[in-house]
Amino acid sequence: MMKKDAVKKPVTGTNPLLQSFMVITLVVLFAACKQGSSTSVISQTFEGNGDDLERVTQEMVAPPLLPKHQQVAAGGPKIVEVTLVIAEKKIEIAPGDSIWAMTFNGSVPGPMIVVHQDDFVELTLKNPATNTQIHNIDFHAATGKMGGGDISTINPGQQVKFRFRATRTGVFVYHCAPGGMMVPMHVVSGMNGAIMVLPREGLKDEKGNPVTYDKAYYIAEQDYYLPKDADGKFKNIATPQQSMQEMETAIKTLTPTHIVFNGRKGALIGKNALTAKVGEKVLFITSQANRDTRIHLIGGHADLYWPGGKFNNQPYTDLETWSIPGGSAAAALYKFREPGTYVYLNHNLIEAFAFGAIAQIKVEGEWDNSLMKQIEKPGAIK
Ligand SMILES: [Cu+2]
Repeated sequence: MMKKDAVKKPVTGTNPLLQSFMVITLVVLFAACKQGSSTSVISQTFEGNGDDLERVTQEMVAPPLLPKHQQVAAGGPKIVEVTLVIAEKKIEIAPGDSIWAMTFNGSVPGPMIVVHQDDFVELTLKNPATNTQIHNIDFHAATGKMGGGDISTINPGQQVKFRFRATRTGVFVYHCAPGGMMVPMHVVSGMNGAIMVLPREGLKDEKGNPVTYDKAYYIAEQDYYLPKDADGKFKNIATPQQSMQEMETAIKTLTPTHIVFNGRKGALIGKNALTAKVGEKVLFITSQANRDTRIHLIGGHADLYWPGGKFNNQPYTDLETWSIPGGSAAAALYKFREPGTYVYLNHNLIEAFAFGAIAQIKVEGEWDNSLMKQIEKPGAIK
C-alpha cells in the first residue's frame, strides 16, 4: 500500500515542485507560440518553386510613400510581380550641387516593395538603352546567387526577370552591385532601396499582441561623394561615365560631401514635411545602404523598435535613438501624442544640420497638458 502511494504521487501531479515545473513549461510554450512559429529559423524547410501560386502586381510609388498593401495577409502566399526601371539621371542634391544619380525608378532611394513572409517577389529589372552602365540588383532579403546579383546583370537595352521567396520577415536593403569599385560607386550614386517583408499575421508589440500602423513612411539616408577640382569646388560632371571615373578618388576619402534624406537636402522639410495626426501610429522605415547612422525623433521616441528592422524579434520599447548599421534598414513605430513640428534626424547633429540628414513631421491635433505644460513664457530674470 505504502509502495503504491509512493509511485502514484508524482503521476497525479500533487508534487508541488512538479506542478510548478509544468506551469512554467506551459507559460514558456504559450509565450513562444504567441511570438510566432515554434520552428527555429535554422529548422525551416521550403517546398515548391511558387510556379502555381496566385499572382498580384504591385505598383511602385516614390518614397517616402509605400505601395498599397495589407498589414495582415489575406489568403496564402502569392507571387508579387514588381518592375523596376533603372534611370541614370543628373539630379540636384543641394542648391547648385548635382550628381549623375544611378536610380531604381528614378528616385533616391528606390521604391519600397512590400510583401508578406512566404510570398515570392518576381522582379523584372529593365536597363533602358538610354543608360550607359551595366547594372543589377542584390536583395538582402533573398537567399543565394549574391542576393540575385549574379543572375540580374544587364547591359543598357536589356531586361531580366527572377523570383525569390521572402522567407524572413523585416525590412531589408536592396542595391545595385555590378562588381568591383562599381558596387560602392553605384550605391553612393543613389542606387539602393528597401523591401518590407511583413509577418503574414501582421506586426506584434512587445507583449506579443497584434499592432497596426495608421501610416508608414520610408526615409533613406544617402551619403554622396562629389568630386572636387583643384580649388576644392565641386566639378561639373558631363556624363555618367565621367562621374564613375572621377568618383573613385572621392569615395576613398571616406568623407561624404553630402548626407541627406531621400536623395536631396530638404527633401522632407517645410512644404515637403511628412504629416500625421495626434493619436496616429506611424511606422518609420529608415535605410542606409552604405554607412552607419543613428536616428532620433526630437520630442518623441520609438514606442516600438525592431532590432535590425527584423519583425520576428521582440521589439524594444521606449528608444530615444536607434542605430542602423550601413547596409540595413530599421523599423520604428511611434504614436504621436502631441501636435507640432517634430524633427526626425541623424543624431550626429553635424551630419543632420550641416549636411542635411534631417526631416520634419507636422502633426495636427489638440495639445495635451498631461504630458507637458508651459508654466512661464521666456521673460526677464526675476
Ligand atoms: Cu547600378
